[in-house]
Amino acid sequence: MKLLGSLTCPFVRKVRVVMAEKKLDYELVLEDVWAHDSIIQQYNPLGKVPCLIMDDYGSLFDSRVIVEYLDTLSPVSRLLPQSGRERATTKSWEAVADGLMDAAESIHTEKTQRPIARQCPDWISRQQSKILSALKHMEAEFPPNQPYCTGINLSLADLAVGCALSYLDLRFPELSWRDECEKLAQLLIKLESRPSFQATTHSELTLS
Ligand SMILES: N[C@@H](CCC(=O)N[C@@H](CS)C(=O)NCC(=O)O)C(=O)O
Repeated sequence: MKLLGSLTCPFVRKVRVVMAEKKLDYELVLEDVWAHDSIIQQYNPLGKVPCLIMDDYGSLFDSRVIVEYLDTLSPVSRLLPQSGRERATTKSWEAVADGLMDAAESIHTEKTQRPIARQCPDWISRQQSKILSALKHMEAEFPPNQPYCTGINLSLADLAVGCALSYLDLRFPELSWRDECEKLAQLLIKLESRPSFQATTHSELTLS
């Protein structure tokens, strides 16, 4: 399998973390979706990474579809409950984490892809408020006295939330989210000690 992606995209990181947790082999192919000669459209009509190219050359997107598929490929570290309410709850955590990443990515894109005079402060502040309310929601929903978002077992919920929090640290280091979100802060400490997070860290990157 090949994964088209970039090193800073949090959605790509979520997929890479899942690959690592499930001990799946793949080749990461770096793709700059903003470059005029990007090949991404050949594989994803939406022009976004991550995009998984499977061994039969079929492609899968977006990150939620990819990680759901990856979870079926190996019984190692099941990340999604098989069915029912628990599965929906895990995917709801992922949806909030992805929404936070979308809002953060959107602010970053606005600030880096548009000249200052054409940036829209109202749009930026709308995205900022989504980030804050997603943080508040996740902190409130985190079960008391439990290590993980859905209880005692690590799941996709934790991996998605970890990627979202870590992306906030990358793009908005001035945002002191830990002050109001103690449980999330503890979760991130635990996740960052896992090989899957350490192997996909942003810290040595030149920011782009
Ligand atoms: N919902 C998508 C979001 C992916 C996404 O927004 N990727 C960004 C990079 S982090 C991208 O490719 N943006 C290019 C564009 O919007 O044209 C997913 O979960 O895969």
